[in-house]
Amino acid sequence: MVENRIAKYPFMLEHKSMEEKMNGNIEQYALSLGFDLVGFTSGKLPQKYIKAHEKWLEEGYEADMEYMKKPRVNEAKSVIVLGKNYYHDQPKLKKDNGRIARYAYGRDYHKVIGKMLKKLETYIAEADLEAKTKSYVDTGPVLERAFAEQANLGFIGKNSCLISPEFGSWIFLAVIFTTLNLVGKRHGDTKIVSQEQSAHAVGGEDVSRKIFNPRAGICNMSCGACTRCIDACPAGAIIAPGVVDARKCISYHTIENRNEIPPEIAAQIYKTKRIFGCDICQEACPHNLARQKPIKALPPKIAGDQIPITQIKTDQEFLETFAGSPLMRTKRKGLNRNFFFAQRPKR
Ligand code: B12
Ligand code: SF4
Ligand code: SF4
Repeated sequence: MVENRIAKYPFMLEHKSMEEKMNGNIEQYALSLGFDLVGFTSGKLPQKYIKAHEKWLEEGYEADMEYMKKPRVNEAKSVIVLGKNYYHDQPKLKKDNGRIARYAYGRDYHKVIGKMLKKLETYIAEADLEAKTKSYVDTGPVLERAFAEQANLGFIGKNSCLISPEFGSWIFLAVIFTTLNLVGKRHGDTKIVSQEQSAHAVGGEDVSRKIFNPRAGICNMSCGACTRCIDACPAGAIIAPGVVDARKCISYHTIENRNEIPPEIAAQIYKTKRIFGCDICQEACPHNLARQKPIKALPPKIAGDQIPITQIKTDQEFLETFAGSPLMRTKRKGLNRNFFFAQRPKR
């Protein structure tokens, strides 16, 4: 039994701090499970993120997403931050079809990544019987982007997305809180310069060409003077750098809103044909244009990239078409409502 564990977790034989070795093993195992990015950071977040979140709630930018008001989860020695690329090129939109955001192409990522997280937690529990873990993938009021920036996975851009040097912002994030003391940031000591720190350091439109070079210890990734995402957002939802007002966001209304769609959003759904989620502020980003890498194999298609905007008549038909996909969240009623506005802007 003990021999088996040593064979599986060779660092147990070493004198070097077990936790120090452990983060290398966790990283390797996470990559083998299909994660693309792994980082480690402290469970404590600086006040700037906490304050930004509090202000966001004070202003009512969370719209009806009540779960965002639950107490923040922010108590653990360390946090393992994971990223998974989901970028793929989307074929041109056909007439009478509506656009599905890229993240929703196949099976719901909460399920897919949830399973991967469980495996990683089991690995940790077997390696250190004392270790406690708790994982999240979009499943709680955890500031995942803030932890990802702190773990040096990338920087938070003006569209509020976490932009990585490897894949741009086309990554899902997930976190595991743990009682283990895991050390070492991704990319060694290379600091990814955030928009806030380098607002004046990198100017102009050439932000995408600022090369990431971990060996030289530099990564001048930042937004600089660029405002393309803010200018491209058809709904004016990016109300300040890094701040999205969900009440104005097409993504919120087409996925999360269970009630009436305001007329100005209805008009935007009609214009953009975004019937589930919205990628416009990511498509505009020069970092993405320079860095996006299609995933090696597309997951099995459920909703795909576009679907006909034709009312779905029965729950049975809805279930047969979308079972397992993120589109289940809107239910038939919500999706039909989105279709309705994609066909005409007003009720
Ligand atoms: C609520 C939510 C939404 C809401 C609100 C989005 C928002 N920007 O707040 C809606 C429904 C609109 C939404 C849309 C989308 N979402 Co969403 N969403 C979330 C969720 C559950 C919480 C986000 C949150 O806490 N918002 C509150 C604000 C305050 O926090 P924040 O956006 O992280 O902003 C931080 C920084 O910007 C910074 N900050 C903000 N202002 C300022 C100001 C200053 C001065 C400073 C210093 C810092 C600072 O601090 C904030 C707090 O840490 C997360 C999962 C999670 N638990 O984290 C997913 C998450 C952010 N969403 C995700 C995705 C993929 C999307 C969409 C792309 C989906 C789509 N295609 O339609 C869009 C993108 C829209 C956009 N530009 O953000 C991914 C993002 C991955 C990434 N690379 O960033 C996440 C992490 C889910 C996941 N696990 O992968 N989402
Ligand atoms: S997801 Fe769409 S509507 Fe929301 S902020 Fe980005 S571009 Fe604007
Ligand atoms: S489009 Fe420009 S401003 Fe927006 S996140 Fe990308 S680099 Fe930053």
